[in-house]
Amino acid sequence: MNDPTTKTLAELGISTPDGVSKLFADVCQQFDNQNIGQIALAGGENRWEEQRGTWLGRRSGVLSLITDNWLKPAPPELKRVVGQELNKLKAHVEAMLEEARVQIDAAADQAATAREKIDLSLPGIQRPIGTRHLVRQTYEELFRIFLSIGFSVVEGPEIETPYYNFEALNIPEHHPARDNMDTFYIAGSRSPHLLRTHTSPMQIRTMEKQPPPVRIVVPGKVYRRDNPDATHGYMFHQIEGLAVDTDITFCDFKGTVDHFAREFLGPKTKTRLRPSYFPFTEPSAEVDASCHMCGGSGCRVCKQSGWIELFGAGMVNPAVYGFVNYDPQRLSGFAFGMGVDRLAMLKYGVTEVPLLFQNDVRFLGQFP
Ligand code: 2NL
Repeated sequence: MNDPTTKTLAELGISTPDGVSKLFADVCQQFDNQNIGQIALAGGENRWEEQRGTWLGRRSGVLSLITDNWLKPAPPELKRVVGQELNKLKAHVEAMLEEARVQIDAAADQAATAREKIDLSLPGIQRPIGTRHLVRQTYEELFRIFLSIGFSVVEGPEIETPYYNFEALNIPEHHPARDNMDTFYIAGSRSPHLLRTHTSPMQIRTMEKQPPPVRIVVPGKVYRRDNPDATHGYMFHQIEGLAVDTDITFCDFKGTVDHFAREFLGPKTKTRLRPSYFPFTEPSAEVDASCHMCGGSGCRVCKQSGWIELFGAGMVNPAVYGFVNYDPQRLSGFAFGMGVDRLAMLKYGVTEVPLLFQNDVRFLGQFP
């Protein structure tokens, strides 16, 4: 290799101060030719470190080599000039490296400033604000109504036992509602389980646990085997209500129904009861409301009848009290079960059940 820093001055044939100065001038020229500032700016921190190592590295940096090979073995008459030249070169290299370092930092600062610059004259980013789902909105409306007249909200499991879903509700073993055509049974569980077909099981559980009076509503998803169409799915949202006390009459039932209908559909709403049948209520009724669209004169929504079916209800069948150790001689009460999806569709004019569950924002966004 032809690198002069690996040789001594004697080996290089230099014996005069001028020769030494010339030699250092060459090295300095070499250093300047590298244009440290340029390299460092283009290559950043890593290239700067590399250059610093090449020139100032403790073991094999150019300046160390010069110290070892030129200065230390220099003859006494040249020591002084080699020392001076070496100090000059070192000061120059250090100064240039420092200058490059400052440039790198400044460039990095500038880049960061550009990156973080906020143009306050640009229009803001519009973040779409979500809405609560129509079914959730309807639930909240129902909670508001029932909480305001003294009901509490209770929730329970979606997987139930036949006892809580059927037996305790006076639906005996061979009742058609239990047919596996109507109910989802859970396969493979050691004891039989099913997806609840109504939220009544939680009302049974509540009565088992607490003495009367009871005034609760139970919201939640319920499941029934069905062929999905515009008005049915295999799941729907229900809210059931139950009021049991020592002196609850059919008038309390009718008054509560009236109050609910006026709160939910408007103060002009009338109600009527049609005889119906549920194993867990006696007597049972379908509650109709005067049509909120036409006020009862007949329109497309109420199919010209003036009435719209709201939900099923009735006085609690005394047989149910037997299952929860309530005294049927002393107690009475009423219960109801509403399809929340159905109520939402009625109130907001939605005609297709699938729309509620496809989560298409073009639909959901219509109910802010
Ligand atoms: C409907 C009708 C109804 C009930 C649910 C009930 C619960 C207990 C005792 C008595 Cl613990 N009744 N619930 C009563 C009448 C009707 O649901 O068509 N639901 C969608």
